[in-house]
Amino acid sequence: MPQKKPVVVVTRRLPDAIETRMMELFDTRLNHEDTPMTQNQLIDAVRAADVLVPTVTDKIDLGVLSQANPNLKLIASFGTGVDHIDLATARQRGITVTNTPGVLTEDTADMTMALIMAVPRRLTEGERLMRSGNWHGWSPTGMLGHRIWGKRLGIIGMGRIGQAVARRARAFGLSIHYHNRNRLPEDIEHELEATYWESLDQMLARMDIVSVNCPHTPATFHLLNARRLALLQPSSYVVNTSRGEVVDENALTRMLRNGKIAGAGLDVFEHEPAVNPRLMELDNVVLLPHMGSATIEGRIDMGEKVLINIKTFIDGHTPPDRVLQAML
Ligand code: 8YV
Repeated sequence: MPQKKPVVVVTRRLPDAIETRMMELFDTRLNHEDTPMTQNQLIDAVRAADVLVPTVTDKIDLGVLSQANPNLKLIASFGTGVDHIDLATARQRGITVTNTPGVLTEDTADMTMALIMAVPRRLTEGERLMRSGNWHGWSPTGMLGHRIWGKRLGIIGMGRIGQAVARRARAFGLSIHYHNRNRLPEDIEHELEATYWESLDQMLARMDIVSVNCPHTPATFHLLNARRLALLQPSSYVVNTSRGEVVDENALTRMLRNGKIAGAGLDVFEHEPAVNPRLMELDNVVLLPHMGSATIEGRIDMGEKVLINIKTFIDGHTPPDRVLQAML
């Protein structure tokens, strides 16, 4: 007798090639409308699914997991961050969680670098000026920004993405500083010419640009709170391509409005898709719609990882990207 295919519920639209393969391999339920699911729709999903494929827009909390049918044994998340999933409850209920690490490192590092360039060099301001029809030609003092070369970059979180940012930033003449839970092995520090700061506070006070590249965990929630943001120099810039929750968005907004820091480049927000409306009013802020990893290649690679994670799990093996709670 042929084995019954597992029911896989996918919460958002994925690239066509991935959805097609998913349909071939499993009894797959797709979300053709691509509208983010409500908590009630998520509850319906976990009641039906053997495997759930959520994304960052789904809050898989206790309220959802407590309604899951006993056959739900795998949450194969489409994305690297797992802060939208209550890992402790998943583990208690014997549900394995996987993610898609590694395949969006370079794309996210590119976008981080783009923001590091865009804010001090006033890229989007210049673009807005062109489109406004108010550009009256070059002038010696027109659109002056600040030089990147020779400045100090402080990277918070020196994992895969942080290191990929460091490699790029060195080529732009930035000196690399970092704060991380653990110091990097000496050979990597040497290769990146990176200076380790055990004290985040001390590092912040001395940087020209600070880039947030750590995951959002209970330990990193509001890591950049009002007190720490106040340590930054008024000439400094903050870039965040990780998770909005790592930075106190209201405190950051206040500091930007009061000229206590020079600018910010933000791809992520504390209450996505909501953005503090006061940020929108500021010229020295570049805002992006959580698109750090948004490349076609990256999305396909992520989807392939999801497929492999599901397939190995269904076949009775440990999926390659199992998220270990102890790592958080
Ligand atoms: C993804 C991300 O696009 O993978 C992550 O952690 O933040 C994004 O780049 C998104 O999470 C997909 O679910």
